[in-house]
Amino acid sequence: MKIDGVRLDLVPLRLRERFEISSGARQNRTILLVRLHGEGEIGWGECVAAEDPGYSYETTETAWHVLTEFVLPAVVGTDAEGPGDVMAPAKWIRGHRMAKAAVEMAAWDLHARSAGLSLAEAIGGDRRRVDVGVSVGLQPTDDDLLLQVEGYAARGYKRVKIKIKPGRDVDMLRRVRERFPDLPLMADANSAYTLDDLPTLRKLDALGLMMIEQPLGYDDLRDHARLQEELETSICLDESIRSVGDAALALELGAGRIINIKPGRVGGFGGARAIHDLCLARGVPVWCGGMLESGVGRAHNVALATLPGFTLPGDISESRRYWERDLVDPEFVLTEGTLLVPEGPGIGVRPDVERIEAHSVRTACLPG
Ligand code: OSB
Ligand code: MG
Repeated sequence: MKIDGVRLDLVPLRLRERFEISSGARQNRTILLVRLHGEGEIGWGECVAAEDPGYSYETTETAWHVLTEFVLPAVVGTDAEGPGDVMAPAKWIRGHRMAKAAVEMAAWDLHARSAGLSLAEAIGGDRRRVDVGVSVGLQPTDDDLLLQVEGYAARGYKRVKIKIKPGRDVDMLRRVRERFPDLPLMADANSAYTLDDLPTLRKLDALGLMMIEQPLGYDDLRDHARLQEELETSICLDESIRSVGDAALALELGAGRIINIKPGRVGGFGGARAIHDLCLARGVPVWCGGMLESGVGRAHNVALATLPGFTLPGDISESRRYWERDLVDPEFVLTEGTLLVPEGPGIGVRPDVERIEAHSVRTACLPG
C-alpha cells in the first residue's frame, strides 16, 4: 500500500468535567488528528499524547515536531506491503511511540477501508460488542466521588476505576466500597507511591479491588515485583509497559498480573497485538486503556478490544462521558455496559470533517 499524502490537524476540545490524576488536572484536550491518503481512501488516526509531560515524556508539541520533521517525511511517498510495514521507514526513530502510533493506526484504517473490512475484522477481532468501564478522576471531596460513582454504576458501566494519590486513598476507597459492596472497583495511582508507602498499600489490599494500576514508578519494574509479592490484589501495569519487551520482562519479574494496553503508548496495533499475544499465551488478562480520546481514537480502541485476550472491561467509555459533542458520527453510546463495535469499513464512524476543519488551530500537509 502506498501512502500518497497526509494532513495533520490540532483540534481543541473541552472536557465536560475536569479530569484530575495524581500528576495533575486537565479541563481541555488538544486532539491531534492524522489523515493518511492512499489507495483512493483516507485513513484516520489520533495521537494520544497529552498537553503536558505528566503521563509520558511525549506531549502534543513533541508529537507534532517528531511527526512533521521525521516520521511523516520517512513514511509519505513510500510503498509498503501492508499496514504492518508502513512504519518500517520510521523504525530508526527512537521512542515517540504515541506520535508513531497515530500514523500506524491511520494506516490500519486505510487498509481496512480499501479491503472493505471493519477495523476490528482487519486486525483479527471477532466480537460485536466490548465490555466497558469508566475512569473517575480525583474529586474535591469524598461525597463528590460517591455521587460520580453512583451515576456511572446506574448508567451500567461494568467496573469503576478510581484515581488515587497519597492522602486520597484508603479512607476514600473504603467509603466507596462500603456504599457499593458488589461493584467491580479498581484504583489507579499513576505512579504516585513508593515502597515506603507499603503500609498504605496493604490497607488498599483489604478492599477487594480487582486490581491496583501502576502504583509505583513509571520505570521501576523491580519495585513493582517486590510489591506484588506483598499484595493479594493483582497489580496492573500501565506506564511501565511501552513494548512487548517490557511486557515480557515485567511478567518474568512478577511485576504485575494484568496489563493495560493502550495502543498509543506502545506504538500502535503492532505493539499492542504483540503484547496481547504474549499475555494470551501466558494466561495474563489484558484490557484496553484510554487517554481521553475523541471518537477517532475511541474507534481504534474499540477495534483493539475485540481481540480474544481482552477479557476485562476497558477504559473506553461512551462519548458523552467526555464531550458535549464528539468529533464522530454516530457518537459512542453505552448499551448494557458495552459499546457496539462499528460494522462499516475502517473505524466505522464518520469524522465530522467540517467541524474538525472549522475548529482546527494548526494544520500541516505533506507533500506541502
Ligand atoms: O492512567 O489510565 C490512565 C487518562 C489520561 C492519562 C492516563 C490515564 C487516563 C485515564 C482515562 O485513566 C481513561 C479514559 O480515557 O477514560
Ligand atoms: Mg493508568
